Amino acid sequence: MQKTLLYTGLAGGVTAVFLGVVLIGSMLLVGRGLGATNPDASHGEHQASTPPVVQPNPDAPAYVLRDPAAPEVATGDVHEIELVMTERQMTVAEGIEQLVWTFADEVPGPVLRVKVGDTIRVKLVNPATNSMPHSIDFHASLVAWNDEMRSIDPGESLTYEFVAKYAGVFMYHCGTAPALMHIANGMFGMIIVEPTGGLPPVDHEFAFVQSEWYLGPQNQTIDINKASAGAPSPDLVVFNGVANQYLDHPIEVPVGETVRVFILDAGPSIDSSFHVVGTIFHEVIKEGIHLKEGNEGNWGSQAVDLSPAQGAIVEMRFDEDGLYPIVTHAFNFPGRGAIGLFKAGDGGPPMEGGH
Ligand SMILES: [Cu+2]
Repeated sequence: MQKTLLYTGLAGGVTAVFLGVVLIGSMLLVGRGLGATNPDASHGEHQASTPPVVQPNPDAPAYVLRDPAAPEVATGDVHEIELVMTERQMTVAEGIEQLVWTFADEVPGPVLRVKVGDTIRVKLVNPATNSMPHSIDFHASLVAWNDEMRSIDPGESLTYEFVAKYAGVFMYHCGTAPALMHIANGMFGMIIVEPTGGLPPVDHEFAFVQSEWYLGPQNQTIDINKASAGAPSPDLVVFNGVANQYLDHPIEVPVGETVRVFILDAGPSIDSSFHVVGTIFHEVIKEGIHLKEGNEGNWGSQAVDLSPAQGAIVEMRFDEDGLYPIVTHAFNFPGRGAIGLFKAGDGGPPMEGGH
């Protein structure tokens, strides 16, 4: 009897967790996670102690879906890359537009992919139409902070050249003071450096950058006071810049094939516990440490912990047709946008519960 109860309880619990994930993702964005974080903030007496809530604007442009596919490794040994930094409006969640700062007009900036030994020669351009100085700091480089990473004013450019000496999934970002503001307002991206000889081929590759939005008023820059809080409480936590985009547009993958994901936690301030519900990572390369498939003991990994500015490569397979939520398992954040779905095969049976 006890066994039956325990089993029933467990099964119910598992279902509830799964439903919770999906429901959180698909429903909580009543303000999809926005107003929900601070329902009292519109009352005047609370304004001094609680940050303002941004109300979704039904007339805001639809967000632009970011292709999650990882790029191929760049051919050749020397890469000339021009990065123009822009300041523009971006829909970061349904109904929410912010004045973001970008590398190459994208948040996150473009995913760059090279190999150990390559020379990367970046021409960084700050157009005269911009409002402020910017800069770039490649964590994949070994260069002086007060030389290549210097800020340039609108109308200026600089060349930032380095040799990629170490393999990994590295962050790049604007380091202009306050760097917290420039990163929180969109100036970050991923550069993958493959080891000599390259990574072994797999069937599918994706890249996810986790980051936070501390929303300012509609069409303005982010709120630096929110972002500066000692206990950060972002309005949104997102993969590839936009809340819930891969929940709205599940990423289709075949059953049984190997999927490699490059992950970066761009922060600026909170950790990620990257997890894909229903899978176990059989390969993990995190900050130089490698868990290999076929290891003695057959050890596997359920979630990869990343602090801001840490990156990893994980590999997994989907054993059954169905839906596999992509989350940070810091579970106060999937409801704020850090959730997506892999749809394996035909997507499996429809779930009960009406979603
Ligand atoms: Cu900047």
